[in-house]
Amino acid sequence: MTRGWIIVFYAFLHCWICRVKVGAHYVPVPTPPLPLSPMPSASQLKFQARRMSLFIHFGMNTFTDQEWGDGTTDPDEFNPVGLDTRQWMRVAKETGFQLVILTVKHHDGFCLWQTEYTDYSVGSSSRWRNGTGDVFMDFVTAARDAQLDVGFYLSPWDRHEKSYGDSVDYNQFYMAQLRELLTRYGPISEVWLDGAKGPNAKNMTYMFKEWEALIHQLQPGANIFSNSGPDIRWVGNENGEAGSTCWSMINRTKVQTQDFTNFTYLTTGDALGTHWIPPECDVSIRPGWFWHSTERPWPVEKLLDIFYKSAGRNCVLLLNVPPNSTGLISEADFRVLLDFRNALNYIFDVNLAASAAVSASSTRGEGFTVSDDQNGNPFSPSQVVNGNPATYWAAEDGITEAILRLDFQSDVQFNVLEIQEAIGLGQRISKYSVFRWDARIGKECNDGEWVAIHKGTTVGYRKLDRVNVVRTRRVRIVIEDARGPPIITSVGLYLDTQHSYSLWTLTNQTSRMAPEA
Ligand code: FUL
Repeated sequence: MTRGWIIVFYAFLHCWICRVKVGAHYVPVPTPPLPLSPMPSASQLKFQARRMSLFIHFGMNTFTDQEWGDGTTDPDEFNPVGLDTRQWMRVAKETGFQLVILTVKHHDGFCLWQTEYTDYSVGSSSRWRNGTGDVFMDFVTAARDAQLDVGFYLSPWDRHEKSYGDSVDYNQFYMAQLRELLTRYGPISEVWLDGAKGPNAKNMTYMFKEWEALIHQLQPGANIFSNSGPDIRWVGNENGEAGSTCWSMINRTKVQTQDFTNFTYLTTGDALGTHWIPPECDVSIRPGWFWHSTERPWPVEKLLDIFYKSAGRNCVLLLNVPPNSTGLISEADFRVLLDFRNALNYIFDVNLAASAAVSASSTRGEGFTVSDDQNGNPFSPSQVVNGNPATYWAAEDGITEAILRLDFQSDVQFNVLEIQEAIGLGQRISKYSVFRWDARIGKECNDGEWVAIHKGTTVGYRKLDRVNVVRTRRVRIVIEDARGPPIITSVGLYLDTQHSYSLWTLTNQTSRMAPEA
């Protein structure tokens, strides 16, 4: 070969490898669909992908058997002799959490860190580490070592602080505390601005706008939780229950931060909402938020039910597990959490839909021949069962009704349906039904009928629907209405045998539930 021919050969080879224009074989790859506003930020996507976070209520109330302290208890009462935040993180890690949020100040005003703005803090507890302890520092250090993200709850309502009620002085005090917490402890992932305020509390204006700006200025990666966001909204109840219709959007002007009247709006969100503010479901593993020697954690069945109604309805579950007065998460809570984690793994580890051949009534990019045929259309229906959250099936532009069909080689048996939208491009689906194929015995293979097994409304990040046990060879998801062309990243079918599982757990658990010392 002459030198010239070698150059030409390599140039063609290079073009072919790079999949750029090679004469007539060049065909453009279909572009991704347009997003539908409002869209989530990077930190909101991260928040949603964690699915569950751990809430830790710990403070003076842990020692006084109270839920709402009045801010007059002597700081010396705070004395967690065996405080071990590493044990908290071991529990969090082993039971599958990635973010832990600590109540650094509850309504009683007692601060768990070394603050310079009040003497009502761990710094004044002469019994605990001679006033040198810093629970938040221990918490953050242990979390970082365990590679867990951290957040804090700083109650705006403060029953100890004298300036509470004075809008200038108290806002200065509150923002000074925020500044300490946001600058001394490294990256903070979530700041929890609780909305509770007792009926007799002094009237005052919280400078929410300025608080938000300060938090985002000092910790750009932090999500701010409050009744109305700006990043995460309260779900409107403390039972761990989102609406079966649950939009990630609300219209912020319809919910004032201190407005407690429009609970349903927070629970369901708003299809026409102008702001992306997904809900978080805060709920406790025990009847109270704080530890009480007389209370026990809920059984695993209840936790699973909460999981389906929160994490299974486009929400993040924020599960509170309160450490005891020794400063440890109780054995009973750890056991239930372990059973809960095992049950979730048991149910969701095997996605039966993974073996399905998937087809759709409409597919973006159909008709395109992608330059490398082996990669196929990036928006093909099979993307919903490939286990990759970065890929999705998309319907064509202008389509708001579509069918996804799953065909199996042999019967599959399931009782949990899972659908996930690619929410990075906005939340879309507003009405859908799921059908199973009922084949008529002894007739042609195609003879049979579609039988509805579920009807739903919104989907969002992750929708889980529990149905009666189904045995079938075909499943059809009919999207009946959507705000724009449907985009689905994942479809799952699971068999939740937790009924027998939980009976097993209950029998084994009773022996472990000895009263706490
Ligand atoms: C409420 C508070 O009053 C409770 O004590 C608890 O902290 C809960 C998470 O928020 O508003």
